[in-house]
Amino acid sequence: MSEKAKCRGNPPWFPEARGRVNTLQSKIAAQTARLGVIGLGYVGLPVACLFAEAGFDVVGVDIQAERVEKLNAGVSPIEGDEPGLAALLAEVVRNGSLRVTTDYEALQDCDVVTINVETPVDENHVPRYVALRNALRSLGPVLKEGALVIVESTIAPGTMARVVKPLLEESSGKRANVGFFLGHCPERVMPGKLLANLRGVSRVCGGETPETAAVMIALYRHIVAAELDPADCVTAELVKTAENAYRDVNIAFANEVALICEAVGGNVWRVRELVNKSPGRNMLKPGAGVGGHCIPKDPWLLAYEAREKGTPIRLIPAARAVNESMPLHMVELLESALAEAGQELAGSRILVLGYAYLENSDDTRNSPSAVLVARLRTLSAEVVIHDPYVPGYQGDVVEMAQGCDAVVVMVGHEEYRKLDWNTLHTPVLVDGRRVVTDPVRQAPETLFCGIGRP
Ligand code: SAJ
Repeated sequence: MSEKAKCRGNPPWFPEARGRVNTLQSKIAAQTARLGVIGLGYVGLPVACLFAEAGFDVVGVDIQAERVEKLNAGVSPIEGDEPGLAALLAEVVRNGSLRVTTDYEALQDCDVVTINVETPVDENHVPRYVALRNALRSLGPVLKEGALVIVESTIAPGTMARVVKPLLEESSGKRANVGFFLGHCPERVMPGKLLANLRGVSRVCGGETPETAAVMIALYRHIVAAELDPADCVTAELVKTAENAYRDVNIAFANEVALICEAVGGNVWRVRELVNKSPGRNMLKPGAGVGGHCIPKDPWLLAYEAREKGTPIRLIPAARAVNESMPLHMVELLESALAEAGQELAGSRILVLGYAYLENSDDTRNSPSAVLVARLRTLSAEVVIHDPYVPGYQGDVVEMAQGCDAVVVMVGHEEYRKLDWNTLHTPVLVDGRRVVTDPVRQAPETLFCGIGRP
């Protein structure tokens, strides 16, 4: 309870609310609390499975009927290698601890409901909360008296106070902290490690009130082995968006040092190795761009409300601009290498290695390769795309390299790190992820250039 509330004495609704919080606590402890999860994507699905595995009765709600059908058949709709998820899903569906529907009515008996829907930003970097608002409008009318609602989606600081709370009060006709309790526990998952991160990475439990935060910690203790930190909602919103903006800014720094190295004849990989020997330094890796579902979006969420209020935000947009420019820089490197080989980019045939946004992943969301491919095609180059993980782009790299004038490495897939570059016989090789550590030894026949290298 806030300091103000303490000195003023308990608000009139406090005794009733206190009783409901105690009821939530005891139901969670006894695992008789019924859980609902709205949005069964790469975050909601593993969350639902883990709570079901822990012994809770879980109902999932998703608007995509075909996804619901697949899930109720115990089949994971998530592509890519997610250790343990498919087997866990099949088990909790088989034993009936998880069932999925498109019908929000199924949530009416739930004591706890998590919301795990997409929260993108648009081309003007403005948060687009259509999915979040729809979820809140659909949940309100069926929300159980005294239920706990937890937003797990990543949201801009201020969203809980100015979007979620008023909208849920309006749609449910209940008052926050009396008729329902509200919290924000941002997810910290990563494709390829969904279950591992959910179990093993600490989480911030932001409650509208300290009592709510305490209930959230009791709940997540059932599935999280790492630290659970109590906070208020705005702190939870700030932590998640700041941790990803931090990563984006640091990647941008590495990219800018790489561009400087190219200009002055340094090798950014040697520079990075020696910089990181200095105490307290941890220079990240420069590369062909920054993709994914989190890093390109979360810095704009962090900055949103402050910018709206006129706070000068300069570093975050600048870092975004640097990272967004890297795929285009790769095109510049390619053009100059081809020119050195006496070849125009227009009319050339280019093999692009990697279309996922991350090494050893099939996830193509916001892939830097998409930006590069679009640019190459605009410049009238013919593009051949290979990616061992992405359906439609799999194949034999050596075969696909035949007749190509250049190879461009966009993703550091393990397969590329093991390639014998002499079998490709392409005149030009541009390395955006340092998969070629010693070009003279590994690719003596090609004209080589790489991000951050002389
Ligand atoms: N990248 C670089 N240089 C680096 C690191 C990454 O260019 O030094 C590029 C990657 O190639 C990729 C993009 O940035 O295109 C994002 O890579 P990432 O390693 O950050 O992976 P993500 O996008 O899955 O990030 C998520 C984030 N986790 C959450 O949002 C909960 C991030 O905060 C984590 O640090 C990261 O997973 C992780 O390493 O777990």
